[in-house]
Amino acid sequence: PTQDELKRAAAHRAVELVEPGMTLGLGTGSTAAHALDRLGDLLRAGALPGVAGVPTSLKTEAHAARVGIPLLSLGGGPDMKIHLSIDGADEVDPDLNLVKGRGGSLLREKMIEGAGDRFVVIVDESKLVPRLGCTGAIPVEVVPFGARHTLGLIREVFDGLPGFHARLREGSEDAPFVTDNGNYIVEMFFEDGIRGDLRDISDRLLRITGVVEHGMFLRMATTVIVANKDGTVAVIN
Ligand code: DER
Repeated sequence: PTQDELKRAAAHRAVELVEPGMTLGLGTGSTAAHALDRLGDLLRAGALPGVAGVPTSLKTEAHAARVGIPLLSLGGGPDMKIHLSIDGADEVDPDLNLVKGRGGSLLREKMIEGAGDRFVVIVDESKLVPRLGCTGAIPVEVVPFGARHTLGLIREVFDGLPGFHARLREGSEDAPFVTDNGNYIVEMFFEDGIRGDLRDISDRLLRITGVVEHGMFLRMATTVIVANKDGTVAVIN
C-alpha cells in the first residue's frame, strides 16, 4: 500500500471510535484530512447524528465545512466538552510522546487536543521514531515582536545540546512563515534526535518570554493508531 493508503487506513480506524452526539477535535494535515472525509461521508449518510467538530486550523475549518461537518468553536458553549480528538503527528516515540506542528498548527492543536477526554493519534509507521527530533524540526510558536531576539534566547538556552541548531521558519518570498494566530515559528533541530529530558526542555522553552508554545506533545496521546506497511493496523493505548 502507498503511504497515503496507510494514512487513510489509520484515519478510518480512528473514525470507528466516533459515536453519535460526540464533539470532536478535528486535526490538521494529510492524515487527519482522511478522517474529515470519512466523517463527512458518514454524516451525509445520516450515520452520526449530533456529531460536531472544533477545527485545529483554518485549513481544517474549510475542509470540514466542505464535507458537511458542523463546526463549533473552543469554549463556544457554557458546558461544551470535547469527547475525542483525532489528529496526525510528525513523530511518535516509544512513550507515545509526539512531535506535531510541522504544518504550523501546533498551538490550536495543543489547546483543543489538551481539552478533550481522548486524543487519538493516527499515523503510518514511518512516523515511529526512537527519539523525538529524529526526522526533522521541533516547531516553536513565537510572537512576531522581537522574534529574532527570541530565536537568540532559544539558541542560548539550548546551545549545549548535541547537534542543536535553530532558525526562523521561512514563508513565501523570504518573509517568515505566519501561523493562523499571526505568530512566527522557530524550528529547533537536533542531529539524530533529542538526547535530553523532554519535560525539562519543554519547561525551559516555555519560560522564554516571547515563546507561545512548542510542538512536543508530551504524554498527551491516549491512543496511537499505526497503519503498517504489511497492511495491519495497530491500536496502542
Ligand atoms: O502539523 C501537524 O501537527 C500535523 O498533524 C502533522 O503533524 C501531521 O501531518 P501529516 O498527517 O500530513 O503527516
